[in-house]
Amino acid sequence: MSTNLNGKGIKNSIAELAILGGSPAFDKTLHVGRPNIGNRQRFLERVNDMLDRRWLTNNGPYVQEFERSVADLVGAKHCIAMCNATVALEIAIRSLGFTGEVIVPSMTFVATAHALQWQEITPVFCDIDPVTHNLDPRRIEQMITPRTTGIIGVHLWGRPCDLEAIAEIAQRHNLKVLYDAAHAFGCSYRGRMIGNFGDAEVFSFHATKFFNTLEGGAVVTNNDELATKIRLMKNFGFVDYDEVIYIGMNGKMNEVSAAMGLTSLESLEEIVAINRRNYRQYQQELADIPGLKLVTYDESEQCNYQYIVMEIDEDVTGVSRDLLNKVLHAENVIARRYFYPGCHRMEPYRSYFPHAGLLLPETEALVGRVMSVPTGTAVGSDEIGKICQIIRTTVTHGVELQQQLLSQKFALSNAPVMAAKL
Ligand code: T4K
Repeated sequence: MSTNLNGKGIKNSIAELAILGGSPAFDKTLHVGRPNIGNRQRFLERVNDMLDRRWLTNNGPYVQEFERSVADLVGAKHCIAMCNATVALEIAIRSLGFTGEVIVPSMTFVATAHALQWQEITPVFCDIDPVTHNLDPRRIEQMITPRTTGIIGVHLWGRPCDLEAIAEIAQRHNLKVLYDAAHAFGCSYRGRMIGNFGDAEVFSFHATKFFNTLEGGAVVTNNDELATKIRLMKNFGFVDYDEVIYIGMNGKMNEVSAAMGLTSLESLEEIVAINRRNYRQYQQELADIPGLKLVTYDESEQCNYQYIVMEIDEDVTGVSRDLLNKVLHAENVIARRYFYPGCHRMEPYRSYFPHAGLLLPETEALVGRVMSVPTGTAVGSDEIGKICQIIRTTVTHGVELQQQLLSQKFALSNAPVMAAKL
């Protein structure tokens, strides 16, 4: 199916593509992760109140209200708001007593691995299930050694990990479980909200997330003791004005971020509805393109539809993910290769474990075929229609496009020779 599109930016033939010299489909750049912004007036009122109160950070009234609202929404006992999810992961990791080795996917944003390595804990990269893109429970057990103390699962794209299987493995091996739920705020698993699984879960509220506090994150847990420890650790370990009982750091969320969070919460349903509408449009418009598959969401669960991720099978389309990515960039659509090339191929992990890829065949294949495209409140249906049309034109004329690009390259590389001959 394709929308009836008219006007500038419609690319029905490859000759019109910007990569071959046509003018870009969009004058303004479209991004993945363009922030959703709630009621501006409400936000500014809150910021004004904050200035009047002269309470800017350190467990201020907005942070407290925000923590209560998030805990209520998720249905968990404790929410500890933080300055970002990376610090929240670091604090959660330390509070859980992880040491030695911890099992994580490599198919994630590098912050998941860094939060461990920053504390001299070895991230042991485990392969993923090619269907769910999440940790493959069948592979986890093979990675456990006497030094393993925990598992960090990542609910990639907001799609929950195999929670039962991971809980069962962890219990059998006496391991703690932390979930990097950076993508999964507002998502559920079998009717229960993410935030209630493992020993603790970490959300990201970064500007690029569908729900943002500018920068921000939170640890959510149902464990009272752990919550108390995390709360102290994010404030240097202070229990009283002059008494410190843990090593701690500054992980506090400030009042402007909490004001943004409270304001974003008021628009949450609206944002999700727009994301869902965008997802359905992409799904319909790309449905019949062989070799191109959209990552799907279980619509019977609560879902934030934050990422529109496609998998490109080059053997079928004749066009690689990287070429499609370049085509889109030339049109001013900044598609992203999240999470290429995988943490194990980034430093310092690439140097530490040069052969890690041998145990990660599914991750290695997946990072070569996934691509995220723009969604959220900043993209309209007409724009999505044009993006889909560019993708359709590129994929259906893939071979011809490759040939033309090759001949352009050949002409360019021979230009000095030709000029000399003349
Ligand atoms: N775990 C996972 C699984 C994660 O995905 C992340 C973060 C974390 C942990 C850590 O969470 P935080 O510590 O950040 O809370 C972006 C985000 O910075 C990062 O938060 C996010 N994941 C990751 C998936 O995406 P980059 O390096 O791609 O960011 P950047 O600067 O290229 O921005 C992405 C796009 O968004 C750009 O095309 C421009 C657009 N953008 C960005 C910002 C900040 C805007 O239009 N406006 C903006 O204000 O990492």
